Amino acid sequence: MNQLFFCDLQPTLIDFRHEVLKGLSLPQKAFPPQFFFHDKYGSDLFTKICKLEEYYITRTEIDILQQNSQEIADVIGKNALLIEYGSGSIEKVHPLIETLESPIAYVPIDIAKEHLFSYAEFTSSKYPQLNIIAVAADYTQEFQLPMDKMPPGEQMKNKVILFAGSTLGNLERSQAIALLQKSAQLLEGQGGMLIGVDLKKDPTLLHAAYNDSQGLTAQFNLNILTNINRELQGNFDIDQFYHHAPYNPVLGRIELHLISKTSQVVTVAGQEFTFREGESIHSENSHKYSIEDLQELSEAAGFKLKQTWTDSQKLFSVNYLDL
Ligand code: AVI
Repeated sequence: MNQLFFCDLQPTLIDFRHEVLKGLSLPQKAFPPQFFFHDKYGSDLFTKICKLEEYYITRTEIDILQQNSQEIADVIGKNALLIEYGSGSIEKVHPLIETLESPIAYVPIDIAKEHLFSYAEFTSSKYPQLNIIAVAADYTQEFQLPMDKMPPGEQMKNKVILFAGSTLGNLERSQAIALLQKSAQLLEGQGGMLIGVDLKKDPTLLHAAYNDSQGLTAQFNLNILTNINRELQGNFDIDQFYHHAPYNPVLGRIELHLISKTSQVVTVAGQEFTFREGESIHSENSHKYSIEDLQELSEAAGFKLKQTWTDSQKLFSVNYLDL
C-alpha cells in the first residue's frame, strides 16, 4: 500500500497590494507574471487558453511527453524520485508516472495548498502503489525536501525535477539561471531536470498564440486590472486599456502589455497614478529559446543538456538537463 504525506512548508504568499503599488510606481510600469493567476477567473481563463487551437504550447508538450514517455523514463532510470514544480498537469505527469520503473515517490510542489492537496489525493487514488509526498512550498525560493518522509529502506538512484509548461520562459535570464541553480542545490548533485521549453519560431504563429481570435488572452491580461479594482479599491476603467502582445525579436520574447488608450489618472489604494496616452503596463514576458540558447542557459547554472525531444514542426521541446 502506498503512503500519502502532506508537508506544509508555509510558503509566503505574494503581497498583492505591495507589488501592485511598487509596479505602478516604476518608470516602465510593470506587474509580475504571477498576477494572472491571482483569482479563480484568471486560472480558469488560462485553462481555456491552453485548449485554444492557436495556443499550440500545451497540446504539443503533452504529445511530446506521451509519445516519448518510454525513452524519457529510460533516461531517468529506475528507482527515481520524481519531483514536480507546480502540480496538476495530469496529462503531462501521469504518463510519466505510468512509465517510470519503480519510482521511489512522487513529490508535487505547489504554493496553492488546497489545489495541491486535492490533486495529490486524486493521484494517490489513481496510483495505489505510488508514494506521494505533497509539499506546499514556493519552488522559486530556497527550501528543503522532507527527506524524513521518504519511504524507508528504499535505494534512491536519481532525483528528477519535472518543470513543464514553459514557465521558465516567463522568467528573465538572471531569474531563470537562479531557479536552475536552486534546483541543482535541491538535487544535491544527484539527478536532473525534465523541462518544457518553447522554441523560437515564425513570429506569425507566436502572434496568433498570444492574440487569440476569441480574445481570451486579452481578457486574461485585462483581468489583472479588474482584480486591482476589486481588492485594492482601484478605479481602472477597463475599457480605457487594451491588450498588446508583440514579439520582440531582439530579446526573443512575446511581451504582454496593457496599454492606456488615453491620458488618464487612476487611483489604487488611495494613491494616484498618471498614464500618458499609449503608455503601457508590462505584464509578462514569454521567452522563446533555441536549443543552443537552452544549452547555454543550462551550462550557466551547472547543468548539461543531455537530450531533447521535439514535435515534427519543432514548435516545442522537452529537455533532460543532467547535473
Ligand atoms: C504560464 N505561461 C507559460 C504562459 C506563456 O505562454 O508564457 C502564460 C501565458 N500568457 C499568455 N498566454 C499564456
